[in-house]
Amino acid sequence: MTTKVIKNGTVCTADRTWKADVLIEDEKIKQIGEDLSGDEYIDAEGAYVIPGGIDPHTHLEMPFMGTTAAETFETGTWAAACGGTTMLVDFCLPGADGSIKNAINEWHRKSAPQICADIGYHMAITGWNESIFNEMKDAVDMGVNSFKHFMAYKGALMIEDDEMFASFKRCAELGALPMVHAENGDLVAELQEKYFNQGITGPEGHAYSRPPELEGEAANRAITIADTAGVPLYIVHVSCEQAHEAIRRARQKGMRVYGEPLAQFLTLDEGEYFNKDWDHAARRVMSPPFRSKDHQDSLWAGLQAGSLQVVATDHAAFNTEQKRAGRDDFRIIPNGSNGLEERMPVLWTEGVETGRLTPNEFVAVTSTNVAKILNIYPKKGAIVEGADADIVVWDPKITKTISASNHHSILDYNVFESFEVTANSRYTLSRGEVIWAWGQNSQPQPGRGRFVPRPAFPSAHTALSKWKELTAPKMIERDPMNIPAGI
Ligand code: DUC
Ligand code: ZN
Ligand code: ZN
Ligand code: ZN
Repeated sequence: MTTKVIKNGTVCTADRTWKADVLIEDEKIKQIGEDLSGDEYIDAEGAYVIPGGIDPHTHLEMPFMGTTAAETFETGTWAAACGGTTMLVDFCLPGADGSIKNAINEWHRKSAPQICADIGYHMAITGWNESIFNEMKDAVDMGVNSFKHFMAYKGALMIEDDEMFASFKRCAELGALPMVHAENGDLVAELQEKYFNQGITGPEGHAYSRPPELEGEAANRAITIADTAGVPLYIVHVSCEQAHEAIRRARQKGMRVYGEPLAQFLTLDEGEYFNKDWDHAARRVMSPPFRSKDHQDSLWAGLQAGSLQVVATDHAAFNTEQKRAGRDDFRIIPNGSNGLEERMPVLWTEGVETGRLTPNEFVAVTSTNVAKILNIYPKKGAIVEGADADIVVWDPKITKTISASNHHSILDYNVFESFEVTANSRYTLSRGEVIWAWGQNSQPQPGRGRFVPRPAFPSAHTALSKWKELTAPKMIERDPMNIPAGI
C-alpha cells in the first residue's frame, strides 16, 4: 500500500511541540521521527502538524422549530474539513415515534451517503418512559455514549427535573455521559411573553428574554442533579460567567463537570441583536444568545485556566429565508448559527495570536480534550503511532477574510463575515487521505466518511457519588420510650 510522509513540519500536540516527520500507512500514523521516507510527500515546512479538529456539537439537517437546518451532512463535513476539522459529533433527535434506536438509524440513513469525514452522535433525551430507559442501552451498544437534555424549549424539547434525574441515573448505570442545554425554560417562556406583549417583536427580544442568570440557574441545577445521580456532566454551549462559575465551583469540589464555550460566544457579542438590519440580527439568533464582552473575558479565562475544556460551534445553519419565519415574532426565529469552517481559524486568530492560548492549548481545546471527554482518545485527537491519521497541516501564515462569498457552507450568510483570520489548514487529512488542500478546493467523495462508535466509559467514571451514599443510608436506633412528653 502507498505510504505518505508529512515532511519538515513542527508537530504540535496538546502537551508538546517538536520538529518531526509523520509517516502514514493504512489510514493510521505508523511512525513519528526524523528523515522519514515514503511513497508520497506532503509539505509541512513552516507549518504545525496537529491532530485534526473535532467539533463536539453540531446540528446538521436537524428538524427544528418548524423547519430543517439547511446544512447537510455533505456540506457540513466538507466545510469543516476546509477549516481543519476532521470529525464532528452531531445531535440525534427522536422522531415522532419517540424511539432512540430509530432516531440513530435515521441519522445513519441521512449521513452515511453524504459524509466527507468521520462523525459521531450524541442522543437527545426529550421525555421519559420505560422504552427510553431501555433504549438508552441500545444507544450505548450502537456507539452513542452521551445523552443531551434540553432544560429549555418549553412545550417542545424541554425535560423536567425528575425526568432528568432518572435519565442521569440511567447514564451512571450505563457508563454514559449526560449533557445539558442549561437555561431555565419555564422562565424563558415567561420573559418571552412579557417582552413580546410589550411590543418588542424583533431579535433584541431574544436577548432580553434569555438573560445569563437563567443559564447560571440551570447550570447549577443540572450540576446538583448530576452530583446526586453520581455521574459526570457536560454542559453544552456555555455562554456566560454565571454558568462558568457554577462549573468552576463544582470542579473545585471534585465533581467531573465539563464546559463547552462556542467560537461565536468567544468573539461575537450581544450588540449584534441590536443591529438595525433585521436580517443581520436574526441570523445571529441562537440559544443561549451572544453575551457582553465581560462574559467573553470569563470564557477566555476558563479556557486558559482549564475550568472550560473544549470549544465547539453548535453549528445549526438556517438560511435567511428560514430566519424570516420570525419576521413579526422573535420567538419563532429558528435558533442557530454557523461556525464549522471558522472555529479553528477564528480561535487561532483571537486566541493564539493574541497570546491568550498557547498552540498546545489550542490543540487541547479544539481536539484532544474533546476526544478524551467523549471517549475516542487516542484513536482521534492524538498524533501518536497507531492513531487514525486525522491530521492537519496548520499554516499560521495563511490569511483570509471570512465571507459567505468564499465559504463552503450551504448558508447564504456567515456570522463571522469580514473577520480577518491569520491561519488556516494548508492540508487536512482524514484517515490518511488529503481531503482539503489550500488553493485547490476539490471536495472529497461524499460517503467516504465513517461513523465512529464511542464506547461506554469505565465504571470509575461514576465515582464521587453522593447518590451512592444516599442509597446506603445508616439506620439510627432510637429509644421509642425516650420521647419527651407533650410531643
Ligand atoms: N440552540 C440553538 O441555537 N440551535 C440549536 C439548538 C440549541 O439549543
Ligand atoms: Zn418545569
Ligand atoms: Zn442547546
Ligand atoms: Zn446545540
